[in-house]
Amino acid sequence: MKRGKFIALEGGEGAGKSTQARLLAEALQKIGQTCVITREPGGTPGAEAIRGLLLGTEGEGWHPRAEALLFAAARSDHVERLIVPALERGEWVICDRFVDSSRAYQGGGGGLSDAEVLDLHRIGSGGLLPDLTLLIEVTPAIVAQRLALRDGDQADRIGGRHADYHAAVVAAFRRFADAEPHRFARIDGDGPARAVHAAILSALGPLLP
Ligand code: Z5A
Repeated sequence: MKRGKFIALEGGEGAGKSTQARLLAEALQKIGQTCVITREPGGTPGAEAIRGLLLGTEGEGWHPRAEALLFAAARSDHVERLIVPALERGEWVICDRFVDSSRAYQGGGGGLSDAEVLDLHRIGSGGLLPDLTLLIEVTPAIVAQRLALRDGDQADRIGGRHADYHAAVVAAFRRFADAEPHRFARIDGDGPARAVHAAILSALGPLLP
């Protein structure tokens, strides 16, 4: 059985990852590919429970190292129970965020070193990396408009952090993509959803059957 392809979508909050994950899954299904859409933190019952601990706004929140460990624990369960089995069945896995989010948020924004985040990933998830990571980049003013329309003034624990934190996250993603151009495709996310989808299909070209 040919192993499936593992695609991650990354970017700041409101970049359009979930919208693009759905459009990509529809496009793959139309050409006869079986695919699983999933998300992080989450994707399995255990990881969804950890998501509630991480993003809920009750209580004082987590120390940065505890937060990084919780993301790595959720990912470990997700990789072991959902992602690897689906890839081994030959399916596509489309994942809304993966380890580069931990590198950008707990590393770039949260103060852990990149090596520490990658160590946690090696221990928890065998260092698994996507076949391609689509980094969706959107101008901050456009993101702010989209989030205001969608969420009003509601934010989760991480989304509600200061603008400087989110700017550091976006800068970290850009650095990762520049450092590993073979692993990332940078996608301009400013335009209409269908135009962004077309750019994603073109970036995926070499992986498509
Ligand atoms: N986090 C972390 O710190 N460390 C980690 O390791 C991981 C995650 C894995 C998860 O939040 C939080 O956890 C996240 C990072 C942190 N916090 N922050 N910031 P989440 O899963 O609840 O949310 P998110 O991942 O940040 O995504 P999101 O806010 O749901 O946005 P999105 O999926 O990128 O965008 P969307 O839902 O597709 O689109 C947002 C809105 O814009 C929506 O109303 C769409 O209809 C609209 N939209 C989308 N595309 C377009 C275009 N092209 N034009 C116009 N309007 C559009």
